[in-house]
Amino acid sequence: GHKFWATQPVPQYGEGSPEEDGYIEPPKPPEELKQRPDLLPKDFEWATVDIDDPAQLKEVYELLSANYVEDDDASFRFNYSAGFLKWALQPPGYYKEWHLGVRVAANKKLVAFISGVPVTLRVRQKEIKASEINFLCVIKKLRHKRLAPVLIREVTRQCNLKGISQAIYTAGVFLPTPVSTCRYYHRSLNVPKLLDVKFTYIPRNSTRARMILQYKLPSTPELTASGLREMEERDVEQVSDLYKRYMDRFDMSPLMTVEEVRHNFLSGKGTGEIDPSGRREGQVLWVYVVEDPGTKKITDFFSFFSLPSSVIGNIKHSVLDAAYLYYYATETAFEPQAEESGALKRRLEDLIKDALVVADQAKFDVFNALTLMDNVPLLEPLKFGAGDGLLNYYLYNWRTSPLAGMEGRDGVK
Ligand code: YNC
Ligand code: MG
Repeated sequence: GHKFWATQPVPQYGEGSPEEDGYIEPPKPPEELKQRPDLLPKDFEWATVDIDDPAQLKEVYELLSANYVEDDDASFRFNYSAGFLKWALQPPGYYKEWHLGVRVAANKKLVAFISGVPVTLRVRQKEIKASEINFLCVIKKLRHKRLAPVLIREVTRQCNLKGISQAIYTAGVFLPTPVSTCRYYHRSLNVPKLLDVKFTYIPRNSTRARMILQYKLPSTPELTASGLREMEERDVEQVSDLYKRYMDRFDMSPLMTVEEVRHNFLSGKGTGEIDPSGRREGQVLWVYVVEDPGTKKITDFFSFFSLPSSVIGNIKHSVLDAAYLYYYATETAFEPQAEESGALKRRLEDLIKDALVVADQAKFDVFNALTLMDNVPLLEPLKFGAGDGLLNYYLYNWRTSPLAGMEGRDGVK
């Protein structure tokens, strides 16, 4: 059983679909909220982590780089960069109180962390002001001592204090009860390195040379002549509008204000020098738009972010440089018969193919995508292979029937 999760306002296993979407527990009136955090085991204390302080940001970075999520056989561990953490933890309207740490009282060492950021979700017809919970981490030495529930309760209290009683979070682990489950798919870019670190293997009917050829990509994006270029500040309004209309096609999506679009799509571009692979120093995000050369209208965009993993125990390589497909959209979706005629699938294939080209040129080793949005029909033609990893999506204090997951969205096939 789940000693902790059984006490929480989440759908318990086997409850079945609700008749109507809505909260599980009504929001608590302010006077019913606890004014103090729960007591931690002696020797530990609560701390708000100030992400604006480079020293504290570095502490979070170091905690996560040594203790965060690993794959099943402990070969790879996520190594989020400090720049990524800053981008992810400080969206418009963020609360510093939702960046929560646990420190050793005696020496102030950071030993656990959990974070929330505000997000507006649309789940089917309803809009929900929620928090997105991420980066829950307890150092390896303090595992299995029931510290995680204490952190989750405290971040919940901090959210409640700001009037938020719903949350969204994802985890590889299976808990009560996912609203959707997606599979990770991987598209090889740097085949020799992926073989070296045993991320991929040579299939019995292939060879190293044949694999390198199989995954070879053109050196320039194919949509360049049609107006593909990096997104800029002047595109924010148009990208916001296109994002909004495109995301309306799915049962669940974050709603973004123009400020949130600016933050999510422009602030991760990095500001530093351009390195030999064409990356800017500190760059965590790549966003490209297609601007129709005639009308100057933004007709499409795609984006991906950088999330390296540490390679555990390999003599030759210490980092696996992975790009993850983020949001994208295309006006083609709104043309008559776009799905039935195959036009949407063709356009998305061209678009995401160019995302692969850009990532390859930027020297990423692998390009990852989940079985969500319109991804599923693109995976096979773009030479993605199924991974072992699943990602479960959860809603806290919200009931709705299951959403599309591994099988992809109905319609685009
Ligand atoms: C997990 N990932 O089931 P039961 S994802 C949620 N998410 O409770 P202990 C988790 N719950 O089953 P440990 C969880 N992992 O008895 C475990 N649990 O009811 C539950 N790993 O606690 C678990 N980061 O402290 C069990 O476990 C209870 O020492 C056991 O600590 C867990 O960020 C953890 O994978 C994950 O650092 C901290 O293993 C530790 O093992 C660790 O004895 C490596 O805890 C890193 C890692 C998780 C990445 C993520 C999303 C987190 C979502 C948390 C839930 C948010 C709910 C909404 C709150 C706001 C509400 C509002 C408004
Ligand atoms: Mg623990």
